[in-house]
Amino acid sequence: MTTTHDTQTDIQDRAILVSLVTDKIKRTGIDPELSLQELVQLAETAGVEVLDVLRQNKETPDSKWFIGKGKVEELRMAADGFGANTAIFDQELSGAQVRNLEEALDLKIIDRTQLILDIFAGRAKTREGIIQVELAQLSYLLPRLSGQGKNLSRLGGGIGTRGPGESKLETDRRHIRNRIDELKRQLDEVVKTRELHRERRRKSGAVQVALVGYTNAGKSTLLKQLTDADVYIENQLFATLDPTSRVLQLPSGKEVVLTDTVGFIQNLPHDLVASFRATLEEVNEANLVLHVVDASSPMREEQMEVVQAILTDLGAAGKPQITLFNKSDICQPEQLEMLPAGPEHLKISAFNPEDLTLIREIIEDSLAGDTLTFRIPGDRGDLSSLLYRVGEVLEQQYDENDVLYNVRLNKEDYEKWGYKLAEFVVQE
Ligand SMILES: Nc1nc2c(ncn2[C@@H]2O[C@H](COP(=O)(O)OP(=O)(O)OP(=O)(O)O)[C@@H](O)[C@H]2O)c(=O)[nH]1
Ligand SMILES: [Mg+2]
Repeated sequence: MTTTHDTQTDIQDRAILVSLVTDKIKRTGIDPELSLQELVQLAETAGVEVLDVLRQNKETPDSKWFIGKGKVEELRMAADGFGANTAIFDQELSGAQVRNLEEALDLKIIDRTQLILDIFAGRAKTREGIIQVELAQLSYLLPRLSGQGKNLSRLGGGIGTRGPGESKLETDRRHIRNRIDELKRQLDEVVKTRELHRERRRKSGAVQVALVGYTNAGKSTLLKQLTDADVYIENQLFATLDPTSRVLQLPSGKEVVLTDTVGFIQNLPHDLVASFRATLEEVNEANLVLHVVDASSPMREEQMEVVQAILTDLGAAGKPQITLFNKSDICQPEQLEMLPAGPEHLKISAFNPEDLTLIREIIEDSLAGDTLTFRIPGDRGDLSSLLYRVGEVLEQQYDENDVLYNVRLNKEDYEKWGYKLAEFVVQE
């Protein structure tokens, strides 16, 4: 694996990972071991060297230390033994717990949320992305602020200190609140510009298809393979942050706009979702959603659920959706057998040209909808214009006082507006 991390700092983070499994976590049904595996990937993506992993089962977290006192000692010994300078927790800690642990252990204490925010900070390239990440980081930081300045300046660079910059982290709450207000104002402007773009796209009638899915599923690879787009692809989490759109040509020659989006992950930090709403809502503009799944992942089912939950949250769950079970080239035969079949579920590999053709065909079919004939009375101009709105009129013929229209319907528009037309359908 390449270890390019574009914001790598001089200080190498050497970390012990810690996972506390409480009764509450058990009830969520999330497998803590798989979550921990993902934390290892997240840490590596952030350029951290993972030295050891500690686990504890406990009914509830300790209010002072998060983990039990004995485990704190174990962590100290592991850190000394391995020469670690950081501990990364798989669950979210309170500000007080971070401070207590930092003081007692002389280690930098990071939690999953902070690690994800840090990766995002290293990735943000566009103005919108940079504003959104800083906003999320400051919203996370604000309630945890008091007394942290000392430790952060002592510990210097590395993860958890990237992004807004140390000097800002050390300033007082009021300063941060002002900065948050300022960022929100800037974001509002960006959102307005984005809305104007959307409006223009909508008016131009461009059909939009969105690639969504869990991080590392292969969305950017598919965008690249399907459109020759020059996008960043890496075997690491959150390679893509800002949405990229490219024109995709369908077999009929018709063109649609294909958009690659930020990957989802379980326990996506709340502040991040809130800040990235404007970006994520691009999905709502799509006529069709392609849900890309890493079919080879042992966490496939969980990952698919996370994606559906986030789509529901964004109000995009009702969109026409096709599931692309990607990476079939590296799946075990048993893994492939278990997958659902049918036109809405394809087993593919982004590297197989035949599969790419199949994807183009499926997109075309799915967008095309059915072709129906309508008999509209000559004096119902309102219905004729409605027909033009819900599909493409292929043919029209006059028959006494009526007009016969042969229309290829746009599924989504027809479902939304077409109810008035139902009684005029000519049964064949
Ligand atoms: N074997 C195999 N690897 C694939 C396939 N598609 C993508 N990959 C690999 O999976 C890794 C992640 O691919 P990306 O396209 O960056 O994934 P992404 O969904 O855009 O990820 P994020 O931007 O991080 O959300 C890369 O190493 C790709 O080369 C595939 O069909 N088969
Ligand atoms: Mg990507």
